[in-house]
Amino acid sequence: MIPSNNDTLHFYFHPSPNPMKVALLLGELDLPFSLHPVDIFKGAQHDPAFLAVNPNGKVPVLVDDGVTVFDSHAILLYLADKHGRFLPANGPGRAATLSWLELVATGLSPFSGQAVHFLHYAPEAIAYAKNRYLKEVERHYRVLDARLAKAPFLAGAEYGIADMALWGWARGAGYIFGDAGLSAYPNVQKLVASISRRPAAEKAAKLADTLALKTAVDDETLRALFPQNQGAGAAATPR
Ligand SMILES: N[C@@H](CCC(=O)N[C@@H](CS)C(=O)NCC(=O)O)C(=O)O
Repeated sequence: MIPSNNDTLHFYFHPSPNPMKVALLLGELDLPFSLHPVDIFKGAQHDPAFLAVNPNGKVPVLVDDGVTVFDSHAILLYLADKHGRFLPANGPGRAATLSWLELVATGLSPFSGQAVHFLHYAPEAIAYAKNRYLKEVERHYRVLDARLAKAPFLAGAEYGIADMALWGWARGAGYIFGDAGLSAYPNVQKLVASISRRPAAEKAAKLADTLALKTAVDDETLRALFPQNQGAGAAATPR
């Protein structure tokens, strides 16, 4: 599946939070790319051809002139370094960007993913898990909100890849917080709204409209996204 036409950027995409971070940066850098939709609701992430591109079987993936980069934050760092934009080359701005980027990579993103899982998709309602992940998502948003009370952007004065990473998940926070959305976190809410008004964000949000991807959550979707729940003994297997 690694394209033979390797003189351009190839972006493996699904309009879900982690790929959206990369879609935003590609737009901000005004880079042309070939879009390769991966229909994760149909299980395309498990195709051997896609696993040859990303052995972890997840989107996003970028192939740049034959060089493969997978995992959203690796791609943000790769592109920002390569183009010398949205990530200071050194000094306190770089330290701040890396710190907030990692907080979103290892904190907000996975806790949000697990909150969505236990609130919406888990085969049984587990109050402990719902509470654990919801509270950790709330705690991360409080940390982010306090930071944004002191600075316009996560890294300080300049918009950068840490803000783009936050946007990927925070634009869909209603899926976790319901109608309240980000209202308990007004500084995050303001930044996310201002990013959403940027042309690059509008372009990223429209990518999905060009694709006919599956949106229904049926048995096939649940098998594709949570294969560990399938088969004999799945319920007894620790997750
Ligand atoms: N750490 C990875 C996580 C990627 C990830 O979980 N991607 C989701 C979409 S947001 C996916 O591909 N899900 C399909 C699956 O888990 O089978 C990143 O930041 O890129």
